[in-house]
Amino acid sequence: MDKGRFITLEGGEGAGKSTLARALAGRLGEAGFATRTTREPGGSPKAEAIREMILAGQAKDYGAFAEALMFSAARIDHIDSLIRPALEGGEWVICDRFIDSTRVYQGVLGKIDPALLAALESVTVAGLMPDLTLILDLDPEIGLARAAKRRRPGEAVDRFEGETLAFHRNLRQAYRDIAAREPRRCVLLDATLSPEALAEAAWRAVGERLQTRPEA
Ligand code: Z5A
Repeated sequence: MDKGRFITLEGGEGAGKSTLARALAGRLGEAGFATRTTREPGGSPKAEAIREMILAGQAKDYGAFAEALMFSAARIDHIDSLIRPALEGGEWVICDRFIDSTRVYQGVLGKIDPALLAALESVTVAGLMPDLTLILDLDPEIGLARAAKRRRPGEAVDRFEGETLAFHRNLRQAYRDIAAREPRRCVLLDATLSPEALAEAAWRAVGERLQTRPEA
């Protein structure tokens, strides 16, 4: 059986990653590909337990490197129990956030030494890199407004939503820098597009970068 493909979605808060993940999975399914959507932090029961701790802010006081270690612990379990077996079984895996989130949130914004973070990434993913990363580029004021609109009355903001606008602006720039540095893996998409137009742009990128049609 052919190995599957690994697609990751990245971007700031409220950029539309989860919405796009569902749409892309639908398009791939219609094209006949077995597809699985998942997310980080989380995606497996043990990683979901770590997600709850991180998003509740329980690791914040220990600093950015401790948070990076927790995201990495969750990622190792997610890769071992879900991502790698699915890819080896021929599925296409669409993951809402992956290594670039650690690079941006903990690395750039948390000011972790890049060499240290690269070493941590290398032992965490053990050779598994995304075949394609779609980075949803959006003015953070729009993304945060979308996230606020979605919040239920009385619901608290999470560990990262509560950061300043300057933090979210730096985050957008850090993602753009990754897209510029790694053009073979990454495609920057305009996330101001409607959900339908964004899904169409993403589908085009997937078709151009990965084999979505049987060889002639
Ligand atoms: N984090 C980290 O620090 N380090 C790591 O290594 C990892 C993660 C893996 C996870 O939060 C947090 O963990 C994240 C980074 C950090 N923090 N932040 N911020 P999460 O999973 O709870 O949140 P998120 O990843 O940011 O996702 P989100 O807020 O759910 O946003 P989204 O998935 O990008 O958007 P959405 O749910 O698809 O859409 C949001 C709203 O906008 C919704 O009402 C939609 O109907 C609407 N929407 C969606 N698309 C559109 C378009 N195209 N136009 C207009 N409106 C739209």
